[in-house]
Amino acid sequence: MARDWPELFITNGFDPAETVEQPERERRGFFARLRDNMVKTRRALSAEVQATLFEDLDEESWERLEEALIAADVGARTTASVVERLEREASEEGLTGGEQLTSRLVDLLSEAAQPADDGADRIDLRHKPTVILVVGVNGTGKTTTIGKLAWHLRQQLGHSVLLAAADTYRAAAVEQLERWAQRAGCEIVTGAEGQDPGSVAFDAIAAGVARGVDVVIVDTAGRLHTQDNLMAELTKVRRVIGRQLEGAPHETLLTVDATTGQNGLRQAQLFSEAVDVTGIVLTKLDGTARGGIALAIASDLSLPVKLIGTGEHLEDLRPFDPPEFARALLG
Ligand SMILES: Nc1nc2c(ncn2[C@@H]2O[C@H](COP(=O)(O)OP(=O)(O)OP(=O)(O)O)[C@@H](O)[C@H]2O)c(=O)[nH]1
Ligand SMILES: [Mg+2]
Repeated sequence: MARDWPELFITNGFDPAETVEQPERERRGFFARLRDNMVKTRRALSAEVQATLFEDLDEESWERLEEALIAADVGARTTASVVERLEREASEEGLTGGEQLTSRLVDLLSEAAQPADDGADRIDLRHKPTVILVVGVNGTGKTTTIGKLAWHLRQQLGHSVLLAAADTYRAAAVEQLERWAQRAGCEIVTGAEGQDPGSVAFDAIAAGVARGVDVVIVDTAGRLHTQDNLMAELTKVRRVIGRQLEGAPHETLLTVDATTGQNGLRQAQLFSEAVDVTGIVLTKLDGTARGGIALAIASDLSLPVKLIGTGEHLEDLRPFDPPEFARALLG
């Protein structure tokens, strides 16, 4: 399970978990920031948890708790099974007291969000270069996530990164990625406006191989999962990447805007059919009171949530850690 950057990445040669041990102080700082950024969901949820688990429990309390979790977008199925279990444990095992019940609720929610296969939520960086393709609906945070990820790869692992500006629809998209390349301190390969996006990705990977970089991250234009022609174009970009480097892309990340709620599940389905998505990046969790969507997506999809975006700054990207996340929401 990915808890922190060193645990998210699988690397060759050295074990970053040993070399870049994160100080406890820093870890607590990140958690505090996550909590702060998730304030909207936490406020909405904690009022209801206070009003239910900390009062005399009756049928109505459990219903009210269910409603609160569903309102936070935790999802009907996950909510039903988690609340049912909590209720059972409360009566059978004599679990009492608001604090004890809340702590158990945190455990149950984070359990529901664990990936089915151990380690399925990690990112393998053992290929040289590792090619990461980033796809998603317009404005969901692809370019921003790429900038943050590139920065963390350099910062945490000292990896060299090259960005491919394969969103060639708008000149502004290339400029935006150029700014991120500068902030993250990495290289970038761009094409001309309107150039075939596959050819830009193709050239960037060739440059990545020639220059011996560790990771190539390919930005793509946003598109609706329902636009068949644009989804077909994405399939082609992916194919071209594989032609340039066998086995690539090694990772295909789909950005999902947390504020779009349950529609994200549908996006994940259709993008997966087009490009074989390997992980979800859930963005803009800071802007919603329905941050429970992370738990719903993690438990309802067979795809792991690998990263979460909780703001617009470089640091506001984190490996998704269900226990930490559930605690940030409720603890
Ligand atoms: N609050 C918040 N804003 C975010 C987050 N991630 C991205 N954004 C903002 O969302 C907006 C769109 O982000 P982009 O990275 O440009 O999204 P995109 O998917 O590349 O967009 P297109 O290329 O147009 O499809 C920008 O204003 C970002 O600053 C996040 O985690 N939290
Ligand atoms: Mg973009």
